[in-house]
Amino acid sequence: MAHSLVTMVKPVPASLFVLRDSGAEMRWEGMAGQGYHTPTDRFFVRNHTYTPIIDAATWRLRVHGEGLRQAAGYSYDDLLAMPSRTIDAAIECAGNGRRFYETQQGEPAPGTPWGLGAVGVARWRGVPLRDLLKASGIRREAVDVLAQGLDAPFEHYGRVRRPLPADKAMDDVLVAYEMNGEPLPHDHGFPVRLVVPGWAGIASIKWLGDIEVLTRPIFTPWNTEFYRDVTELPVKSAFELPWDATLPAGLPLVLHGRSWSGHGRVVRVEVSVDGGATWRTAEHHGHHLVRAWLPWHVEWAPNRPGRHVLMARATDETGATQPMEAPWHPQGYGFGAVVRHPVQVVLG
Ligand SMILES: Nc1nc2c(c(=O)[nH]1)N[C@H]1C(S)=C(S)[C@@H](COP(=O)(O)O)O[C@H]1N2
Ligand SMILES: [Mo]
Repeated sequence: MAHSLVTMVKPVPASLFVLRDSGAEMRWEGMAGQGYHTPTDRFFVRNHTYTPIIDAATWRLRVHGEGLRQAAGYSYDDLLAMPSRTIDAAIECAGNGRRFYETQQGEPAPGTPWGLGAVGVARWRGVPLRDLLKASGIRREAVDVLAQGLDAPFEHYGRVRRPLPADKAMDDVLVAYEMNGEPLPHDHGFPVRLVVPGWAGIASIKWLGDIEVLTRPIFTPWNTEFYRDVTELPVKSAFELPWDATLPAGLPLVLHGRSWSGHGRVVRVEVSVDGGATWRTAEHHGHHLVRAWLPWHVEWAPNRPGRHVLMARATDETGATQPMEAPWHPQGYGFGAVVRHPVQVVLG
């Protein structure tokens, strides 16, 4: 496989992204001073192959399968004409934070060594998947809803495809055609992608071409070999600072960050500026959304020049708190431990 090959069409400047395998990781300092949403120009990209350029005028979405009373086909204009819904939701790669299995826990996990920047929150608009399934008369026997992308086949595994349980498909999944108020960009799934709130990014199939509803469980490489049993991702937190940031001594600083959880709202964030010896509660501001993230800040006036380790630890509404160590995962998914963020304090 080619490495550090640019597989996307949008600019991925080194000031905003780190290229990792066939993807582009957002630099968290790029969120500093931004609003609630991740601007599209800095939203991470994860491609199994490369971004296809699809013509919306000839594109069609096929909805079919034994779990439906009748099959249907939709053009782009058909979808635009249907009642729409708008949601603010995170998309996060299951491998986000994978490199910390190695750097913090001494056990490298195979796969793209993402830091914390394989996550973003956008405002998505589209048609609820439920409406398409109801329009085709979804049957009580429906078990799985298999979404398939139109990007090139991945190695020998075929097209990227992954089933969703029918319950989730009928709940809050969006067939999205808009991101942050604009048509979906090519890299993020133009003309249409799924947005599966709270679930690992792989569920949110880009360049959607086909939806099949099955009455028995279906197995694909994307729910057996890759991302097996990965649905909701654990609580995580990140500072809006460069890795190894240089900060001035002797001045009051405001450290900003965001925390999120696949299980529900984040209700509390604590920050340590002394490597975990003491913790204090961060202040929240702005939105507090269930499938997105919570922005927060703390004040800090470092006096001692030299290396410091910043940590943020969030708790969600289910009571789940970030542990100091993440349980091992052989594919490096779901790293949810507190991340040790190094900074260098210098005399101004
Ligand atoms: N068709 C298709 N859908 C896909 C992928 C892909 O390679 N092809 N990558 C998945 C993965 S692993 C993730 S994390 C998200 C990333 O979405 P983004 O590139 O818009 O950030 O898309 C998912 N949907
Ligand atoms: Mo992913």
